[in-house]
Amino acid sequence: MKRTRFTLWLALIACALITSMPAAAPQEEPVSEETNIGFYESTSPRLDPAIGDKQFEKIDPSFRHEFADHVANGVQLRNRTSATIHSRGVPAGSRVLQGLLYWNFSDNNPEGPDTSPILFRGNVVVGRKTADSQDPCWGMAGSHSYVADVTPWILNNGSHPNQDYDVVVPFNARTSTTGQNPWNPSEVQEQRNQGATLIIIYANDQTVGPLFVYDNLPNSMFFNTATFNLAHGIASRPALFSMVGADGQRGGGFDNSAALETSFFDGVQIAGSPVMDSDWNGGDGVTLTQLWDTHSHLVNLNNSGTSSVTYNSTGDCLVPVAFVIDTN
Ligand SMILES: [Ca+2]
Ligand SMILES: [Ca+2]
Ligand SMILES: [Ca+2]
Repeated sequence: MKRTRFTLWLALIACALITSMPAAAPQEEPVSEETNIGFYESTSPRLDPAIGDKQFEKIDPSFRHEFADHVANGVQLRNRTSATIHSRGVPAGSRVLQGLLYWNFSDNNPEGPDTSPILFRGNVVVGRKTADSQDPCWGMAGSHSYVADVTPWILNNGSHPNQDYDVVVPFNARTSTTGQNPWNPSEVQEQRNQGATLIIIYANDQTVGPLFVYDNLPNSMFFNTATFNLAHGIASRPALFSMVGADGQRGGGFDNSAALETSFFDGVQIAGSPVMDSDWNGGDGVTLTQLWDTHSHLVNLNNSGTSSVTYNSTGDCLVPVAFVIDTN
């Protein structure tokens, strides 16, 4: 048993070494007064303003369940390699249908490896890359999102799935584990971890309607306005909508200079002033390190067959990682 675990760790570390080898030289030193407002000493590159706006015409779901409900819970991972996801909200007596673990990091490679390992409750799981994107203004080359099916390791069958799930992302000897303020690092960083979110999809006697998970979101980084059109083929109906996103922040630490995003679902505002706090203020990592958001909202599907999700940023560089539409 010990040897097996040791071998797994060796494999994980070896994978980490391979996957985190920089393919390109590190980016230039930080440039101040750039787009991603809120940096003390900005690491933002001089971004082409054209990539600040995004419009995705039609995104098909990557996962679909005919009768399902879900909960989504996330945790920050910047300047750390491990965290615990406190998964909550599944009603007693529910049956788990699927567990999906999403995570994201930036590094000096425009494209991440097609697969990446992660430890989930001490088990090596191989994740599939869902998207490469522009780095969200940290002077790096790319942002990479992954998903792993962790269904076998979600507790159920006589227990309940609302447990504390440990996650460890790949690391090497140069990976930051300081947990320090992301906007005031004292070290050269080759990889910037963002966070991880566990989506538990379940069913019980009360469950109604199909559920869709969307993660085919390449080049989704934006810092102005972005619209994502999510195809589901469902007519008017209430639903629970969840978003998972990287690099949301309230400012450059404790200020509020980047705290004013607004969110709209089929034209109805669901977050941001005056409705509630922004979906993009790093809520899974308050107070620090921020940079990871998981939020769920009650919505109504008003556009037949496809729903639009629109975010208005005011300069905060943001990377949507996954969306869930869970009809009720
Ligand atoms: Ca449902
Ligand atoms: Ca923000
Ligand atoms: Ca940001």
